[in-house]
Amino acid sequence: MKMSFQALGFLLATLAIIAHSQAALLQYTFVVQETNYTRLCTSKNILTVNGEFPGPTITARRGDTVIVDVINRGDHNITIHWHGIKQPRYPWSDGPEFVTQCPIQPGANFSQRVLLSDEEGTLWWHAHSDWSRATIHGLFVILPRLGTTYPFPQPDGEVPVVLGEWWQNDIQTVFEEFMDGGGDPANSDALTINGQPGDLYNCSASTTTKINVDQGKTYLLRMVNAAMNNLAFFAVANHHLTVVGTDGAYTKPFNSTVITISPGQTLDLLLHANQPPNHYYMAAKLFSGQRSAAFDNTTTTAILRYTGNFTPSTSTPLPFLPPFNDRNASANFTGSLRSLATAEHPIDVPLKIKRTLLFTLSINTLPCAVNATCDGPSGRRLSASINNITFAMPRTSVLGAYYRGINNGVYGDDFPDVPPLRFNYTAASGLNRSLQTPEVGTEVTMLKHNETVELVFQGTNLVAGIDHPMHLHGHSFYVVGWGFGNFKRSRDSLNYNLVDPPLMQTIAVPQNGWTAIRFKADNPGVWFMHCHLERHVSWGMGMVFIVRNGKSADARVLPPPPDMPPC
Ligand SMILES: *[C@@H]1O[C@H](CO)[C@@H](O)[C@H](O)[C@H]1NC(C)=O
Ligand SMILES: *[C@@H]1O[C@H](CO)[C@@H](O)[C@H](O)[C@H]1NC(C)=O
Ligand SMILES: *[C@@H]1O[C@H](CO)[C@@H](O)[C@H](O)[C@H]1NC(C)=O
Ligand SMILES: *[C@@H]1O[C@H](CO)[C@@H](O)[C@H](O)[C@H]1NC(C)=O
Ligand SMILES: *[C@@H]1O[C@H](CO)[C@@H](O)[C@H](O)[C@H]1NC(C)=O
Ligand SMILES: *[C@@H]1O[C@H](CO)[C@@H](O)[C@H](O)[C@H]1NC(C)=O
Ligand SMILES: *[C@@H]1O[C@H](CO)[C@@H](O)[C@H](O)[C@H]1NC(C)=O
Ligand SMILES: *[C@@H]1O[C@H](CO)[C@@H](O)[C@H](O)[C@H]1NC(C)=O
Ligand SMILES: *[C@@H]1O[C@H](CO)[C@@H](O)[C@H](O)[C@H]1NC(C)=O
Ligand SMILES: *[C@@H]1O[C@H](CO)[C@@H](O)[C@H](O)[C@H]1NC(C)=O
Ligand SMILES: *[C@@H]1O[C@H](CO)[C@@H](O)[C@H](O)[C@H]1NC(C)=O
Ligand SMILES: *[C@@H]1O[C@H](CO)[C@@H](O)[C@H](O)[C@H]1NC(C)=O
Ligand SMILES: [Cu+2]
Repeated sequence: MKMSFQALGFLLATLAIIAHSQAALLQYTFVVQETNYTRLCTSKNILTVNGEFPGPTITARRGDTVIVDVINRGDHNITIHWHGIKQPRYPWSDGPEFVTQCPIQPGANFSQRVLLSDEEGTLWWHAHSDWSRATIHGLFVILPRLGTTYPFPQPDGEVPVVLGEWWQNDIQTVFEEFMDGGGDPANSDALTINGQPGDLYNCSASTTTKINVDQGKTYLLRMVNAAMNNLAFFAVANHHLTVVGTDGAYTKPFNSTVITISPGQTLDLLLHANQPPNHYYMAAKLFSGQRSAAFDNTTTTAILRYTGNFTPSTSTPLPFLPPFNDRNASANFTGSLRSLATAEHPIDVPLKIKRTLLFTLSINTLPCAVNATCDGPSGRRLSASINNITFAMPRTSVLGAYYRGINNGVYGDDFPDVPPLRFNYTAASGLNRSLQTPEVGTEVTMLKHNETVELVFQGTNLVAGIDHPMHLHGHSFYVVGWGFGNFKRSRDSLNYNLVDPPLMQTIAVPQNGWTAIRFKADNPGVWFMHCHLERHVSWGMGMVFIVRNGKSADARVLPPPPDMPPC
């Protein structure tokens, strides 16, 4: 086997890290390919990894290193992101297209090194280029280190619950029509649990996902919302769920009959099979606080089947799910998350803040092309922004430009710390056209190494207020506060939870409300931050943090691998 010096140095560095701890080096191969799938009475080709939808589950232990050889045998550009995995000093494998890498082109391959550190619980991976993640995603399970256990009784079994959104039309076509038209995207035709819509949809009864449980046992549901464009409600008939983790960190256990989960978020849930033997539905539907916007209001189901000899009731019980616009139910669930915060799983909330940021999250409109009419409000094109800047995706990677010190106008470092204009962000009316038009640019925020940051997201009611699940790459953050209306520091910072705030990477900022997060910029590199609603990030609701190198050698970005995909 021939190997370049750079590659060899790389392998040795990895082996040195592995030898140091009891962590393992694991290897996976992901072949991206077109695969024929039949759903809702129709057959078509979809892009998959290894022919599977959802894709293969990666299972590792805390602190392991996973090498995934991604081979693109599909017919279009792709990148893969390891959602929630911080990749200490190694943004090269993070995945967001044109932020940390150029795409893996058809016929090409890229060996991605996934560096686990303090993540433990359920995370996931997904495509991070155009809308391919609709079918290119899967779970990333991180077990406790060998010799340690869960901070709750060992469950009798583990069950994946991957929520998805399915379009009958080709997803690439849906994406292109949406971008060309300038309006909202076509609604999905079904929601799915583990790839199956369930028996409330046509032609789907025989393939409904079935989960067998023994009475008296407890199961760990490893759940991700891989849907594209909305938060979701989820419940199991006649059973409550005990929340024990979110986003790869443990939480204080609490019981809830209904779960709210935003796209990008994961949950670890215990299901106690303590009901009379029967068949019970588990079900999910989308949550949308927006009154007018159309969305897929169908319900996906799976069936929880108790084992043993019994005759199931003639009608399978369906769980209660809140009305589609019940923002109280949504905020109540998310607001109930607390870090476990024990000696074994300590937390480290930044108390002294060096950098204070306030970012508005807005839906905007831009003029349509000359002589054309767009499908957005008043014939304009829908857009989205953070602090009034619509993120323009460069055609080469920001990380590459930064690392080589050859910017050439790829990005600017003028992202504003505060909104350029103060107005009544959540006003019910009067937010007129002159406020709605954003600037377009590729601006980053530079952070010093180990700078402690407080970032308040402020939702606005420009065009339409809606929840925004904000996702930060390369870091976890503590969610220290949230509320409806406009954030007011003198009042709201007094109510922060600095004792046991949840540690997350994706947090739904409530509709016409705000959310405050804190983190330490201890991971040098280039890190995307964006709304995880796919239509919003496509409209430009994203920005980039660049965390500078620290002084010591072990506080600098590691060198790139030899096989970085070129542009
Ligand atoms: C997929 O498979 C079905 C059934 O085998 C076949 O009828 C259909 O033509 C195939 N579709 C594509 C796009 O290859
Ligand atoms: C990956 O790409 C390299 C460079 O083009 C090529 O030499 C190698 O054969 C490819 N590997 C696979 C498994 O396709
Ligand atoms: C099922 O098929 C019927 C007849 O084609 C159609 O009217 C109905 O909307 C379909 N229902 C769902 C849930 O797709
Ligand atoms: C949560 O549910 C479990 C199992 O049903 C039960 O043992 C526990 O007491 C409940 N906890 C609370 C706080 O209600
Ligand atoms: C879903 O939306 C359609 C179209 O707006 C409406 O006709 C239908 O009643 C809604 N269904 C449910 C279950 O809310
Ligand atoms: C939501 O909560 C607010 C404040 O507690 C209350 O005024 C409002 O009626 C609630 N809305 C719904 C739909 O329950
Ligand atoms: C959620 O609702 C319950 C029951 O109404 C209430 O006791 C609790 O305080 C609420 N939690 C939050 C975070 O709003
Ligand atoms: C727009 O339409 C006007 C009037 O028909 C025409 O003069 C002009 O050339 C058009 N501009 C473009 C860019 O097509
Ligand atoms: C801002 O708008 C909200 C919602 O319409 C309104 O209740 C509030 O009074 C406004 N605040 C100011 C300072 O005008
Ligand atoms: C955004 O910037 C544009 C261009 O400078 C300006 O016209 C608009 O009022 C700004 N809107 C907000 C909400 O800051
Ligand atoms: C930066 O922060 C990390 C994590 O909190 C800590 O381990 C490290 O010692 C800090 N480095 C410096 C130079 O302060
Ligand atoms: C695929 O990526 C390459 C490199 O960035 C780019 O030149 C090409 O235009 C992309 N193809 C498509 C269809 O976007
Ligand atoms: Cu959003």
